[in-house]
Amino acid sequence: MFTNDEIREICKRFDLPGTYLSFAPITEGYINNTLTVSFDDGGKRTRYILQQINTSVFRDPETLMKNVVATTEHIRKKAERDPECTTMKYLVCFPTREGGAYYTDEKGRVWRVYNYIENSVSYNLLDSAELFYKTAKGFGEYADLLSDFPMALLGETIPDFHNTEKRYETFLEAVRKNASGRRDRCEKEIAFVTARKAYTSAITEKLASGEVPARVTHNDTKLNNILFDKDTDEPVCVVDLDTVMPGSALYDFGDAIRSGASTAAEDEKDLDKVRLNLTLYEAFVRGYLEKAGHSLTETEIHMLGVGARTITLECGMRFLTDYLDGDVYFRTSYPEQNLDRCRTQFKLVSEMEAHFDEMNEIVERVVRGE
Ligand code: GN1
Ligand code: MG
Repeated sequence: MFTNDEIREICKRFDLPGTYLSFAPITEGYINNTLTVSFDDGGKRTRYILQQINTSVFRDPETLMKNVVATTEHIRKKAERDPECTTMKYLVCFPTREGGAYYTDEKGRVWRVYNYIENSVSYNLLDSAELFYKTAKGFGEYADLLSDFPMALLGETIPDFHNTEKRYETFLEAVRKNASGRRDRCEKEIAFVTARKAYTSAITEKLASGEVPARVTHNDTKLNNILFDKDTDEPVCVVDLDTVMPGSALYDFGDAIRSGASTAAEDEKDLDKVRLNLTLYEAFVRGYLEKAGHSLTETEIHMLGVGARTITLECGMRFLTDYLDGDVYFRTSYPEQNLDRCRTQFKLVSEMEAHFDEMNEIVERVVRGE
């Protein structure tokens, strides 16, 4: 997809020490194009992350990069002042030779460079409660590090990103338009969503009334957006910072549950394999509340289960919307993948409905210190 000469030229625009050697693509992530680039720096091989930002998804790269730079700098300064405040590494942006945060090439493509976290691995699925507990502590710590970041400094990189009510309207519009002509193939899934319209306002209404506070959140806390150390399996860095902006902790909690407490891949075709693992759920609740619980309100804590259910429905609805639109948003590797993804999410919603009382009891138990 990219040539070596092309990537070398792009790297020249950034203030990176050493000589460019090579690049390799990273295929995780449904939105941006991500590469590792290797440099020879006085005999030492150093890698960086070079990313082409998907500007049809992120239409305002200027605001996006302002958010990314401001929040990564906030964490960097904090960690330099008090190394004890974080057990993890953190991303930093490497500026262009002109001192900018990103580079726009002659084809209009937007690029940025991050440090590469060596010896790390990410998971799309796990079944270890211990590891998921650590995942929760990692995301919880990240939330905590940004809890004193002045929210007014952040722009909305994707307006109404987790406004589930608006997402529902967009979904209905996609059903009406039926741009892909695939509507007949997903009537059952469409009905699944419309029967649950009431869920879509569960959080948005409380955010609007102030009952649930807006916070600086990550907004994409899917399991593979946290890296683990290959040797110790400790969480080592939270990545994918493009949607860091004002949001709700409920969505961050929920997105980690939907992606990490599932027993199957996001595009698993055999829905019998897709279950909500309550042991993993409990592990995440424990880790998250341990690290971030002190800053959450009682309402937020009691709504954690609602957060999981809402974002899982939202995510399934977004996959279904994209399926109806003709796969224009999420990267897909085969034609029905968005429908498969949608079905796993709806299976998880059904699982959450069946176990909703247990999910809430788990939270109450953890809060009581049991
Ligand atoms: C996308 O970029 P990635 O793969 O981490 C998406 C998330 C979805 C997720 C579903 C900017 O995340 O919102 O929850 O796919 N990111 C954006 O797997 O839309
Ligand atoms: Mg990602």
